[in-house]
Amino acid sequence: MSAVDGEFPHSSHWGAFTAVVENGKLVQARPHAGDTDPSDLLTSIPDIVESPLRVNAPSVRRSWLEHGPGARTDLRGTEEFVEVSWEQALDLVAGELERVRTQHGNDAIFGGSYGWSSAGRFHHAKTQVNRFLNRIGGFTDQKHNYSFATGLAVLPHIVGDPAMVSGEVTTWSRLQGATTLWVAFGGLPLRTAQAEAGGITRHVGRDNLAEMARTGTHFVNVSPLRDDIHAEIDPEWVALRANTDTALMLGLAHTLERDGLVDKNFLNRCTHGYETFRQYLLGESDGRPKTAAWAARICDLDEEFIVGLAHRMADNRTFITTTWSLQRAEYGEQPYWMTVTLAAMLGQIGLAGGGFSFGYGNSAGMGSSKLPFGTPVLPAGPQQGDSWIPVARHTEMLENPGGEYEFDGEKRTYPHIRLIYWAGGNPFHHHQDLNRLAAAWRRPETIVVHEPWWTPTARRADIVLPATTTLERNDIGASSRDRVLVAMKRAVEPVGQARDDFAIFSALAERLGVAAQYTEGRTEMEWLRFLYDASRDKAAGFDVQMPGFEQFWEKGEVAIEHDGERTLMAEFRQDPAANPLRTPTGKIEITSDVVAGFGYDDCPGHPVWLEPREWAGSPLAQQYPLHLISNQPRHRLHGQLDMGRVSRAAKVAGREPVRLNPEDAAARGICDGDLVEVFNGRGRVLAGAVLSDALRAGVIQLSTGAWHDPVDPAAASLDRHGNANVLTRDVGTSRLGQGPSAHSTLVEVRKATEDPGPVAVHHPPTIVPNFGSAETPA
Ligand SMILES: Nc1nc2c(c(=O)[nH]1)N[C@H]1C(S)=C(S)[C@@H](COP(=O)(O)OP(=O)(O)OC[C@H]3O[C@@H](n4cnc5c(=O)[nH]c(N)nc54)[C@H](O)[C@@H]3O)O[C@H]1N2
Ligand SMILES: Nc1nc2c(c(=O)[nH]1)N[C@H]1C(S)=C(S)[C@@H](COP(=O)(O)OP(=O)(O)OC[C@H]3O[C@@H](n4cnc5c(=O)[nH]c(N)nc54)[C@H](O)[C@@H]3O)O[C@H]1N2
Ligand SMILES: [Mo]
Repeated sequence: MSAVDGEFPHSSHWGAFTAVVENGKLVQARPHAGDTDPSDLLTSIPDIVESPLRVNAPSVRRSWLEHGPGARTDLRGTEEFVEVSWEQALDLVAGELERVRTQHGNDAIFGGSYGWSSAGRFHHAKTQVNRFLNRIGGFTDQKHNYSFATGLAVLPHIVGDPAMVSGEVTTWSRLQGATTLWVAFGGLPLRTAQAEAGGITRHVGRDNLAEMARTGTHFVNVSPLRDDIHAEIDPEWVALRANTDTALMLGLAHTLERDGLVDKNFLNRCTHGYETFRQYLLGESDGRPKTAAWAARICDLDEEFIVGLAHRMADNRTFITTTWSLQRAEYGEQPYWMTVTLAAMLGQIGLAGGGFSFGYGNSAGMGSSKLPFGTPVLPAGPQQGDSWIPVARHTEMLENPGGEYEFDGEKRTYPHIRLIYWAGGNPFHHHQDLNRLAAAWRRPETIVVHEPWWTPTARRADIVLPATTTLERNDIGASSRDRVLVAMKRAVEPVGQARDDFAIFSALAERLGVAAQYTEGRTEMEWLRFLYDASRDKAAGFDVQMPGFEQFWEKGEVAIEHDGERTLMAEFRQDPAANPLRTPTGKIEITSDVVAGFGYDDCPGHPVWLEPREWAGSPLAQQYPLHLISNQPRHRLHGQLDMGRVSRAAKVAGREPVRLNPEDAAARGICDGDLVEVFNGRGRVLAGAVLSDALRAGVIQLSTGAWHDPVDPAAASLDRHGNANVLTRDVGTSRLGQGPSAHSTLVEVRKATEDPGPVAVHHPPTIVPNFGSAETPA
């Protein structure tokens, strides 16, 4: 079926939209009619569908093509690509998978393929590659995610449920009219609330916050960045030093203890191990009371302010939220554990408007109730074998095959990886310390990447297979926190020779003898119907009626009628014995005997203040005095859309903008708009200076996602574009969580002394076209 001009319902991680097609081209992505606060990121979509950066045809790095696996891996990222036919490319990939799994075993294939992929739930590339690799006997997977790996690891010990980091929060409706004080560690950024994995038809964050402000909620933004809460709701700004939130929470807790403001009844009924923690808090176990004065010195705040805030929190119906970003720092377990502890001491957990939640503001749907049944999703499993690493231990695994490490009470061993397979993620966006990753990426014999675009990761592959974008195929957009399923209809023809990931894996499965297992005999549309029907059946179990697939597809969307209000832990609070948490004691574990039993000094048995190795108070700050906040970009999603108009318009001096406080800038002779170099012992990047008093002095902000653009990809060289992950440190949060810890990074800034010319990564790499292989796409 060929696409025709017209308007097509569609969706993206930035929101649902109507694809307007004229003369076979996407000309507009018009926001969903029901969205009162759509994201302007939608305007970047037409720029990227047909773009010179699209991968045109299957492409193989020259040395790999001529000499096979392992040839000149040092040339990855610099050598030219040769276009080949689909037949040849598929034969090469199938042959290589077969070679590696028979000679080295399936564990030698690294196929976790972490990444957000696209919104459609069937063509979701990460799920497709995992599903395919499970059909050929398995692969080495990645456990947890970059977003909140540490929360997923530590929360089961504290509250018995990893889901509390993302899905299970108190809903807006239970805060409205109840919360009088909202203390938000890391803020409530509308910047990050633009995105929702799987798409969203209504961005409700701004309206809900406005309504709460109007009806008497006072907001406190605890963050080095003033604009982590938008000015319209008149937040109070607590500009603490980065990475010191646990110390502040301890200072607040100490004040509650000292001034008799602790809810002892709640602690007795609902928690375990407060006394051990209390001895630490009061300094009885380590000789160091965590007083407000102690905290004030660490956080660079006033002692009186901390005392006053503690009293306000006790006097009000107080809701405490902590962003996902806070656990993306060294010892990121601690602010999470301490959030729960502080809320427990206040005794308002389980009451409307009180207690704690994680992730508010961090994606569009947080605070909207989760559907009790699953929205359509492609099953990746059943999982074959048990080879995996904690998600962000990727470089370490490649550097250290057979090496031992610890994780959440287990001793584990890194597998020996021969082949990396990535579809739907961008490790040269998401991973820390990219120069170290680049060196480690020379080790595997073969790297296969499916991508629509020549991303920094695609450029470092041996075999690149061109994937379609969502606009070129049919799918279903869905998020369990939205109330509308969207029929994402194919709007344009595949660009170049691009094929859907499903089509690519079907062809590989055919070659490897597992076609029936992989496709289960279904075509694209048969899969959509199958996944929709499965969700519809589950919905019926909750008395929610959804129309049949035909009606859904014809209409372009289906609204799901379901109201679910929730106050986190309300049932538990009411009757902890009848509704125990899934912790060993059934209660909130302020001290965990299990965690204490692991014997980790980097994550002991109760929350503690541990100094990160990189923060304003560490010795390294003499050399690199600025704390780098590499937060999520306002103008794109990770590396996606960097070449779209919104991201391009935000560049300064042709580079990614870096914000710094005017005081820090003046001390370095830096003016607004200057080309600057941000550097530390791990790397150097160019960026465009933006002076702003919205940052506390001593902190700089360089958001993630500028496509990595090293002057010499073969060496640890200057990045022309401003990719923050050239600078970030790659170390696990602790032996417990082993999560990424990007937010604990020190840097220095100076005016740039060299300018190696404009950013090159927004142009395709060198490609030798294959004029003989002009085939029509499948
Ligand atoms: N310093 C620092 N680093 C961070 C973070 C931080 O806060 N600071 N945050 C981390 C977090 S929370 C996350 S989630 C990660 C995000 O990291 P990623 O999820 O890896 O980033 P994306 O850019 O979304 O990568 C998705 C890739 O999939 C490709 N893609 C899209 N559609 C398709 C398709 O249909 N088929 C195929 N084959 N490919 C497709 C896109 O082009 C894109 O390159 O970054 C992490 N990195
Ligand atoms: N536009 C856009 N939206 C996105 C994304 C995107 O790439 N673009 N990514 C999505 C993804 S995958 C995720 S996981 C979420 C992430 O959501 P978050 O993890 O919350 O996002 P970040 O932007 O990393 O961090 C939020 C804020 O935390 C503050 N912060 C950092 N360190 C500290 C600290 O030590 N103390 C305090 N108090 N504050 C600190 C920073 O000032 C930062 O602006 O966002 C999602 N939303
Ligand atoms: Mo994330």
